[in-house]
This record gives sequence, structure tokens and C-alpha cells, in this order.
Amino acid sequence: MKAAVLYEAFKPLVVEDLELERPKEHEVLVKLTASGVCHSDLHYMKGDREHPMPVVLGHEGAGIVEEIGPGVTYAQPGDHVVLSFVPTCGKCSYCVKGRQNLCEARYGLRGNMQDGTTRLRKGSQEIHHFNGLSTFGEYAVVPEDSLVKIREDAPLDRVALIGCGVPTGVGAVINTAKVRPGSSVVVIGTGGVGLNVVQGAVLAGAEAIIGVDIHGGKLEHALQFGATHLINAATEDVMEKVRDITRGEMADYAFEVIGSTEAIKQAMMTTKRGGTTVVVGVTPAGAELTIDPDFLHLDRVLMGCTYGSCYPRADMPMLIDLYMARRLKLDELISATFKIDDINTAFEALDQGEVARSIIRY
Ligand code: CND
Ligand code: ZN
Ligand code: ZN
Repeated sequence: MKAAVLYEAFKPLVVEDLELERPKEHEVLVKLTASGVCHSDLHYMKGDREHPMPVVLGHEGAGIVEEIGPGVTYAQPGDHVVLSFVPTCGKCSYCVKGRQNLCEARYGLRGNMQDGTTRLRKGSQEIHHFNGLSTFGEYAVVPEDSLVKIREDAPLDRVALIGCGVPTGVGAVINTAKVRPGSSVVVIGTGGVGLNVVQGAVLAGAEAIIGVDIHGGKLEHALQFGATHLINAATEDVMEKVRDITRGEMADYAFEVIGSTEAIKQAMMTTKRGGTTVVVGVTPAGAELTIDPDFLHLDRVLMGCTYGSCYPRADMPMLIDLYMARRLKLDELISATFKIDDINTAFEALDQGEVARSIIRY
């Protein structure tokens, strides 16, 4: 099968033919229809985070089950699925307490499948998996627990985005922060994930939704997704503008959706007493955040958030139902579609801030 391989950071992906072994116990072969291009993949390409290499990246995908390995009971060939970058075992202490996004199974992967070996190979060279998924290939062998079955009338290319950007952004608002109707919300970074924070805030009934970015085009997208106010951080004073918009009070909630410690601090500074800041962005390994703890004394909350604190098998079908009922935007998120041969162009467009989200269609 054709796949895009990252051999080392700071080098382009190499699109080439790889061998993919058949699924072993509790694994499934999926024929991918599309994969989203998320900034988390770019962090590894730019050396912000480390991972065993070579690796096939990609963690936002959907497709059709082609073959099931021994012991698989959840899915059958022909099932339409979204892939979850956190497998949920249903048995660990996190899963049984409803914190499936923190499932132990996530930590058994580390570049390989759960048995510590890889199904991907180029000749004699082993190629690593990414989060058990590796969606930048025409096919993927994934753990059974990473599958989320979905309704068959949902368009399989579009719902690939339900694999990361949508549950992360919408979930950060609904599940992590639990934004209340009538709130004021600041979203710093209105890219692929940030736009989903914006539409999550709309679903939650927020009153003021303030989109902050440094690219005018990104801010235009935010308006389309329901932002009520826009701030261009490249030319405007973010704190001052938030103060004006909130009539001097500052915001109830701020979301950092870039992966920058400066932006995390900026997000916190836009919150009022008792306000909540949620860090959605992934910062470079080793980054340090310094804040004046006095700021927290005033009942402010600083929260982390992985995968929008979601339960993939419950939240993803729900988000697809909302999309099918035209209550959630997906089509508008996809501003470009690429073939896998052009995947490096897709990442350049993401890096340059030219797209909301792009997808690779197989
Ligand atoms: P994308 O590149 O689409 O968006 C980032 C946005 O930030 C762009 O619109 C930029 O223009 C904007 N931006 C950059 N610098 C600034 C600045 N100084 N001030 C204001 N805006 C700025 O990235 P994405 O939406 O795909 O991902 C965003 C982050 O979310 C990234 O760090 C990614 O790794 C992370 C993420 C986290 C999780 C999770 O589970 N927590 C899941 N997926 C992605
Ligand atoms: Zn992602
Ligand atoms: Zn678990």
C-alpha cells in the first residue's frame, strides 16, 4: 500500500509503497477513505516532540473495515468506522470511571501495536505506528479498541475529522470546561481545532465568542463558525479588546489552541476572577510555563485537556448525528483536499496558515 513515512524530523515525508501485515489478535484491517491533516502530526515533523522513527503519522481518519483478526467481536468487514487515537479498553480504572480519553491502553502503544511489534515494513526495515493508527496510508491495521462504528449514511471523507479536531475542540468546551449558557469565551488560535472550540461554544449557548488569531483568513473562518467578535493578535491588543467586549469584566473561559506557552499566559490573562483557562494546544517537549500564582488565588482554574475529555464510542456517533442534522459544521472545515502524493504540500499549507483543515482523500 501507499503511505507517507517520516524518516526524520525536519525532512519531508516520503510517499512510498510499504508492506502491511494482516491483523493479529484483536486487530482490524481498515481501508481508509480520508485522513485529516492536524497540527499534532506537524509537531513531530518539526521536531517539537519525539517519536520512534521511521513512522507513518496521521491520527484523524475514517474508513471501512476490510478484515478482522482473531478474537475481534466489536466489528465486521463492511462496517463504517472512525478511528480513535486513544483505544478504550473498557476495563482499566480510567475507563470504568468514565475517563476513557485517559485509558491505560494508550500507553501500551508507543510506536508499535499493543504486543510491542509493528505491522508496517519497508523491505527488512520496521516502520512504526502512530497512536496505533497511522492514517497517512491507504490501509491501516489498528487495535479493535480504537474503532468507533458509525452510521452508514454519513460521508466517510468528511467524518474523518470526527477522529480528532471535532471531538477535541467541541469536547474541550462541553466536557472539559463545561461552558454554561450565556458565558463569554475567548478562543486563541482559530485553526482546525480552534474552529471546533468556536462551534462547541455555540452549541453550549455561549453569549460572546471571541476568536483570536494572527491570520485574517482564519478569523474569517471563525466568524463563519459562530464567533461573535474577532481579534487579530498581530495588530491588536488582545487584553484590551477582550476588556472592551466584556464591558470590563474579562471572559468566563479562555481556550489556548496553538501550543504556545505565551498564548497560554495570554489566555489566562483574558479570564475574569473565577474564570477557567483550558490548554488544548500541544506545547514543545520541555516547554515551561511561569505564572504568578496570585492570579490563581482568585478562584481561577487552569486545565489541561486531551481529546476533548471525550468517550470516543459515545461522543463521536453523537457528533456525527449533529452534523447530519446540520447542527455541526464539517463541510466548511475542509478548505482543501489533497492526494497522498501531495501530502507535503498539505503540511506546508497548514504551516503557512492557509487552510482551516485539509484532508487527504484515498
Ligand atoms: P492549526 O495550525 O490549524 O491552528 C493553529 C492556529 O493558531 C492557526 O490558525 C494559527 O494562525 C494560530 N496562531 C499561531 N500563532 C498564534 C498567535 N501567537 N496568536 C494567535 N493565533 C496564533 O493547528 P490545529 O488546530 O490542528 O492544532 C492546534 C493545536 O492543538 C496544536 O498544538 C495541536 O497539536 C493541538 C491538538 C491537541 C489535541 C488534544 O488532544 N489536546 C488534539 N489535536 C490537536
Ligand atoms: Zn489532532
Ligand atoms: Zn481503559
